Amino acid sequence: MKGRRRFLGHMALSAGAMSLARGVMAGPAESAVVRGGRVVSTWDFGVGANQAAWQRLSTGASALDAVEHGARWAESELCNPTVGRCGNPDREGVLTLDASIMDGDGRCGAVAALEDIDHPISVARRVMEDTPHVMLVGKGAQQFAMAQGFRRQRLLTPEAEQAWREWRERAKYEPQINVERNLTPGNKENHDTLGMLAIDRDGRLAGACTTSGMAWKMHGRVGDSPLIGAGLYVDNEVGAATASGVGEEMIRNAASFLVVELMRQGRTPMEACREAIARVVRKRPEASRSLQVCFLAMNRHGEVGAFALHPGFVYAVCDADKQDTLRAADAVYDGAAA
Ligand code: SD4
Repeated sequence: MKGRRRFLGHMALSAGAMSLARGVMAGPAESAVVRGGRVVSTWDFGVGANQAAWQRLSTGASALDAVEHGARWAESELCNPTVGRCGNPDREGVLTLDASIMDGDGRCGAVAALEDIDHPISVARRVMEDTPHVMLVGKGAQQFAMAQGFRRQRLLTPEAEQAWREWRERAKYEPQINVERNLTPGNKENHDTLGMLAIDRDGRLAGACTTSGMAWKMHGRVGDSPLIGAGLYVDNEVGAATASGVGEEMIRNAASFLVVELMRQGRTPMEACREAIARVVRKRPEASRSLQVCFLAMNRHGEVGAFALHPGFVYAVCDADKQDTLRAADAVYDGAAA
């Protein structure tokens, strides 16, 4: 059938037993307002980031404090080639970091193409709280960070530099991200933004998104993660959404905003993410065959849903009941454009 999409899989996995297994999509999202709060994050390392956030959330901190804390964990403790200080550089060998943070009351801040500062999420929060602006980029963002007391330091790790040198040998620019068939040892790490959404015990929402962006990107390229509405959007009246995958597709569709607006129209988080994926495919069916796009959403009741264009996307959920739940949310597109 023309335009038909086959959506597969939604299952809970324990962190230890994580695999890319898929099953039949679960029915309605969990019901009931979460008591004591909940935090959700993209990818398997979301488990660790959630636990860091949960330390705050469980002691009564705001959702905003919790997501900043969780994102800081990913930026410094994780040492992942796509987030924070261990990130892979761009094609010129320069590591640039992007981050955004948003409170459910509409306040937000972001930094893009930030160099040599190891906590972009906290700089983004300072932009939100200490400037009349929403976003600072490049040198200006770095100057602002230093004026705020952040230390300038060389972040590029020897491993990331070596990976860049090897990439340069091949000099093949293929921004394919985490599509299952591409998960070979050579390219499996070219993905993995941390997108985190939280609801606190008072029902306030917040979100954070932090990344080194696509490995080997053009110097100056900015993805969706620091763009409010593309990589992250939060509204206390409705819910929150974040994204991972090829940022250009999220930007084209104002995708996180779209997911929140679909929830405002009555969709569940899962339905909203699924519809946003369908929108991405409809816009660029050819590109959609090889690029990964993943959405994670939580509504104001703490119900969670996620969808990805291709298999491979996992996300982590943490609340008072369980701190290490990992779930797969897969969608497979198998038809022409609608
Ligand atoms: C970007 N969305 O810079 C990020 C990269 C990413 O999983 O999420 N990778 O386009």
